[in-house]
Amino acid sequence: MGLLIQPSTELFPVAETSDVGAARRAVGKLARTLTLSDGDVGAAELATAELATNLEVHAGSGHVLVRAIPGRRALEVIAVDRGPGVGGAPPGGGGLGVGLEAVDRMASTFDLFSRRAGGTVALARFEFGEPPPPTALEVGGVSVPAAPFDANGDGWAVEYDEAGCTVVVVDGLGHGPSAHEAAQAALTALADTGERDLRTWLQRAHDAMRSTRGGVASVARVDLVRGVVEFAGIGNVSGTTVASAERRGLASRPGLLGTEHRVPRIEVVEVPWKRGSTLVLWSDGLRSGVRLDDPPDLLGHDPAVVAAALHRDFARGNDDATVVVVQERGARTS
Ligand SMILES: [Mn+2]
Repeated sequence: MGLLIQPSTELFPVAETSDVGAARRAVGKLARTLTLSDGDVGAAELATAELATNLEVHAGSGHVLVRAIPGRRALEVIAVDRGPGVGGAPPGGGGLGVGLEAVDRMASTFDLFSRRAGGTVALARFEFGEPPPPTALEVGGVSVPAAPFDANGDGWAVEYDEAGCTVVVVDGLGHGPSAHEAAQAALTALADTGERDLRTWLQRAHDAMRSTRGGVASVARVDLVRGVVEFAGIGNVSGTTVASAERRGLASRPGLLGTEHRVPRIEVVEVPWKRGSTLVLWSDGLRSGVRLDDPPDLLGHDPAVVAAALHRDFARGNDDATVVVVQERGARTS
């Protein structure tokens, strides 16, 4: 599939009934670019309206995250709130309420993470047509530009290979259109290289960003065959693995890409990857102190749900914010 450069996540705040329409219309517009079926478009719109209405009615307010998933005809809608939480019954268990049960039926994937007093994250993923064969690793992410910009100064991408995948997160200096240009220059330069050496990834990003204002980046490769995660970073895109409640920070080198003639010194670190491990990368649009063990059952959820919850709980709100989560399919642990 090559490098899959991920689109920016659209965030729609929902505080009153009239906000529901904006999220529904955005999903309808996106769905129409992915499928010709009026029925599929209608289902995605209806599910979005239901999720957004739920935010307003049950939580008072929240936001809806929307993105297309590259490499397949699919989109994701995630409703996020800090409300009182939903019943606690599993989907189909009768305690969800009619609205969420309908969303569960309409979506290809539905996942709900809800805590009493801690808020709710509800994911509905829609596949239009036959999805590609499942990859051994599941990757979810949220990347939201700082208001008031539409252009996202952060960017991220995934490349799957026969042994796992490589994930890169780039943060262009500052925010707005020039930061966006820097981040996209780096990602575009990484497309179709087939490269496995993480030093080369960062070297290419550096070279590509020299004609821009520059930025920072981290890249991580999960290799299921060797049972390791390799990581290399320049600047403050953070990385961590969690396995059986054991957390290991992945060390970046200080510096900037694209601003000096020479690339800063790159070091590749390697930590073990076990079945049930989680890898998380995040940009400095999240404040320090990101916690992955609280709530304790968060990591048992879809990677997109994990990313949306971490974004909700840790985004500073004044910078582009990106969280990417990698887990092994069928091996999620709580
Ligand atoms: Mn930043």
